[in-house]
Amino acid sequence: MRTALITGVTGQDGSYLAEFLLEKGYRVIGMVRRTSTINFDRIKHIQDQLEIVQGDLLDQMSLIGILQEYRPQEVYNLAAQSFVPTSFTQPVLTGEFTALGVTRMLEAIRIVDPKIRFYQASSSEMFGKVVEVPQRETTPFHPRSPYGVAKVYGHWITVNYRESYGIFGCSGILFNHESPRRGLEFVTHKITHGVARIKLGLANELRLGNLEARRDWGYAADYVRGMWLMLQQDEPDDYVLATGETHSVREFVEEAFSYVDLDWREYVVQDPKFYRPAEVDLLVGDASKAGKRLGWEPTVDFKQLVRLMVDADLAALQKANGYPPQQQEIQQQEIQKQPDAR
Ligand code: NDP
Ligand code: GDR
Repeated sequence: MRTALITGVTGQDGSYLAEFLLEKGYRVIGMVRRTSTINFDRIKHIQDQLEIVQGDLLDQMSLIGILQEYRPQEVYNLAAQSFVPTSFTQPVLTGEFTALGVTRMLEAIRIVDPKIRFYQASSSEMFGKVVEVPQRETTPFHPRSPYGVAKVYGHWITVNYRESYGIFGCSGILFNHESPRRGLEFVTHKITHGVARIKLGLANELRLGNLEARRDWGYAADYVRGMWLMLQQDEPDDYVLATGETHSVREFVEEAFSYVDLDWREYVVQDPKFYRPAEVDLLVGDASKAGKRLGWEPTVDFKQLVRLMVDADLAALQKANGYPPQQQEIQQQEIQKQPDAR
């Protein structure tokens, strides 16, 4: 039985990757940081099959200790401060964790067992300013946020440990990938959740930032398969994973609202609060290397993705709010109108 360690197992990708590896028969160790409140929502359905261990990419000794204790053959480094706007307000922490954290894990591997295969979660945010489209493995980086800059460091330190110490380190340059497990602050889930709330009478507007930014959006479950494939090759290498299609935030909004027969113009408010100090205007990836060498292809297209996320949000909100939710919301509004309502 092979053993894999996943950092960031409580995140979107970590949860899908853990499911995928368990199905393949792996012993899966999930590293979580210590928090005062447990945050296992995305992994609670597989928690009894996982081994959870506390560790932190900020703490070198915890990483060495985990590798010594569990002896994984594969390490997937998915933990990061992954929200771009937060990287502008917390640039130093983002660098400590998203950049230097990668070096700490690579050092732990070098010290404990240099034969461990290592996956680094690199990002299309590294491309940033448009230099070439579609973006591929050879496209120069010009990151546009402290997050993007930190990921460029993580990318190059992985390449460096491969070249310096022969470590089997792969960097997956993944374009945006989404799912019903996506954090609610990211634009796709913010939109589908907002649409579902409006459809169910729980909200009457959706506030967004820049609608013109274009992204290459895929489905997260497809992308974790690509991560695993990278570590099964004879030689380590870097790969772009993307759909090759680009859509604007506006197109995502239109598709999500029209799917539930609503006109987005009646509900969407553009709010400068959600604009970024520097924006990445256009991302579209060329995943032909991954197609050719790994046999990797995405299975979910843009429309399917939007619809599956709207459907999941509608179902979750209906369950959480009872049925019919509109009725419950109306009752709450009536209660709030009472003079003694707080
Ligand atoms: P999430 O934000 O959903 O998950 C991030 C994980 O990292 C969580 O388990 C979280 O733990 C942990 N984490 C976040 N901040 C910290 C911190 N300061 N200290 C310790 N742990 C922390 O990200 P995704 O699953 O979407 O992405 C996985 C990786 O892939 C990330 O590295 C991301 O940058 C990268 N990536 C993602 C893409 C995408 O489109 N999703 C595309 C390209 C790269 P906790 O639950 O405790 O917060
Ligand atoms: P991104 O994802 O920055 O591409 O990073 P996000 O969904 O946050 O933004 C995508 C685009 O939408 C625009 N936008 C808004 N974004 C948010 N979050 N909220 C809004 O209200 C809003 N309105 C418009 C943004 O300006 C941006 O152009 C994600 C993360 O998962 C990273 O960790 C990962 O590396 C990259 O994808 C690839």
